Amino acid sequence: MKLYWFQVAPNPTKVRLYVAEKNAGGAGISLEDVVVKLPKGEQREAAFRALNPFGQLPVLELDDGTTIVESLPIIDYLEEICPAPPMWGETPRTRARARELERIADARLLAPLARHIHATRSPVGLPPNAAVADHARGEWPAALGYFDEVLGDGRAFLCGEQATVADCTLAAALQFARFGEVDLGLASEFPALARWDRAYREREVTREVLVL
Ligand SMILES: N[C@@H](CCC(=O)N[C@@H](CS)C(=O)NCC(=O)O)C(=O)O
Repeated sequence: MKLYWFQVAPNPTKVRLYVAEKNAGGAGISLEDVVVKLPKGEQREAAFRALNPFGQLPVLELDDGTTIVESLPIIDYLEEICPAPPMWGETPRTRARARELERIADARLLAPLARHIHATRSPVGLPPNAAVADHARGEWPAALGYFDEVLGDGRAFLCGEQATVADCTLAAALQFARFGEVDLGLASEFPALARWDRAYREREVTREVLVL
């Protein structure tokens, strides 16, 4: 299988963190890396659009040549073919909680952050748009406050003592904020989240994926 990705782009980063966490737990998922240079516009070229007509990363290409686009279906596919260690939790309730936190990280933090960064200093050359940037900035403090409260008991990961996909999405979003030089006020306003962020990034398993 081949994974098409680009460094620091948050959705491919989410998948790469997931694979790193799985393999640290002994999964042995082997993916061939294909880097698609987003700033050069390679995602818009015909060869790439043949893999994903929407011209976005990540893409997982299976050995039979078929592709899966969208980060979560890619993760769900890998989770089905390689269930251990479970990255969505072990019971219906913990799986629902992990998915809830993952959706909050994606929809309420990563999505507005991406809108803001693309409206201020877009790495793929989108035009600046101050109104979009300002509106997006107002959206993420609620999510940061929520995660800060969840992590306030000092737990290692969002769902407790095991990493889940929710941690992967949150870490990918926070790295993208650093890339976009967006000050989220973690140290001053969200100390538990700042502690989690530092600790998550310092782990050997995540260090090769998170470069910022
Ligand atoms: N919902 C998609 C979002 C994919 C996405 O936005 N990919 C970005 C990188 S994080 C991309 O390829 N952007 C390049 C472009 O739109 O030109 C997913 O979860 O995979």
